[in-house]
Amino acid sequence: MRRLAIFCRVVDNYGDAGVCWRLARQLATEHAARVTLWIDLPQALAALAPAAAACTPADGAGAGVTVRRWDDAADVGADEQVVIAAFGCELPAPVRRRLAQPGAPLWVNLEYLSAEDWVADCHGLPSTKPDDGAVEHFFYPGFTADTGGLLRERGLLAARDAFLAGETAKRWLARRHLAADPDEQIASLFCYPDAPVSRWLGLLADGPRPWRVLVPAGVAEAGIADFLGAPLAVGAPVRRGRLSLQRFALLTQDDYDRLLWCCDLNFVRGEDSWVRAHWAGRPFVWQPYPQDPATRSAKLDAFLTRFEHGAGSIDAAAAMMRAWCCGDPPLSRAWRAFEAALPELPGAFRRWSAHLAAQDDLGTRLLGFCRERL
Ligand code: TRH
Repeated sequence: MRRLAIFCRVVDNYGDAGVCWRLARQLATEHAARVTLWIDLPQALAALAPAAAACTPADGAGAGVTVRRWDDAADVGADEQVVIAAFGCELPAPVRRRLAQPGAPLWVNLEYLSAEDWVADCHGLPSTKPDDGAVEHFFYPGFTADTGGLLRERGLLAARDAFLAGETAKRWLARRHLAADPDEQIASLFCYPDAPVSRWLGLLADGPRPWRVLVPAGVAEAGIADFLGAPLAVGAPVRRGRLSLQRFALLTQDDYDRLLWCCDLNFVRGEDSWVRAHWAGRPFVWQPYPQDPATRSAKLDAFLTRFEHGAGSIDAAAAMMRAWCCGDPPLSRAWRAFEAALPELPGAFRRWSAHLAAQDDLGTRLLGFCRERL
């Protein structure tokens, strides 16, 4: 596959830009594709992927990716083979018109990640538009061989293991002023505003073991202010009982990976940080994107069912995720059991990560999917 265009609208947060950049970079660097990433808010990439700034048309498409600002007049060239609409975004009118013409590029709708059963049934389905006959193809990421898979760069797990093998990880944390005391366990905390952060921090402050909790700028602001009685700025840690709480400036995606690799426990959310927590192979607690409670809980349960099937008994982790996301069981009981089980849990998370890593990654499956249809 030589030429692809990815269209990304930033709806909220970091995930839309984060997923699209990660995919664009991987298709270019690992599959030698020429990728144009059309994004309506290129500045959303500034913190996560500073390298994207060097990929503007003026700079000559660094690393095989050209980043262009989406506007309503945006159009793709006649030699574009595939147009990817990320998360079902509505394409600019000139592109949409082109998709109905003879010899049109393949139109792929890259959908949201979910572990639910229906994903495999919908993955790959075409939808012919009645007004002009253009055909949209649905590509669903997922956890099984009959879905679109998960984004994972080649060599990622080997890079993780090399990073953790020697003193590199320790030095990396120290350089960023994130090194914990020797007796502290480290947790990263990336969650939505409705997570029960204040109550959880209270449990840590009064808990049996010392924890260092690292929180990105802009995350859990209300929960932390409620717990501390004041906002927490980026900088030195604040101590309460057995807890040290520290805020860090948003990391690049590659550095965020390294942080996940270093932590004993990662709280992640949405889509991309969740997938990266899998590749860290460390215990994690996932909070699905905020939706109505029944939908959110169904998404979590679908994931937990797959996870348990692939990794063996994960009762304490499952209960903690349900408490964190949905308030049932009560957080205090779930956390105490989870914390006590933590020394035993890395094996299950590692097995699950290895099970998923044995499958083809999303980029490879996506290109195969396009080749079959072109
Ligand atoms: O930011 P999110 O909540 O994004 C969400 C989800 O993708 C959701 O499904 C979607 O509907 C919504 O966006 C619009 O969480 P997510 O998916 O984990 O994306 C976070 C991105 O930010 C991911 O690429 C990792 C990156 N990141 C960094 O690069 N550095 C950091 O320090 C942190 C905390 C995150």
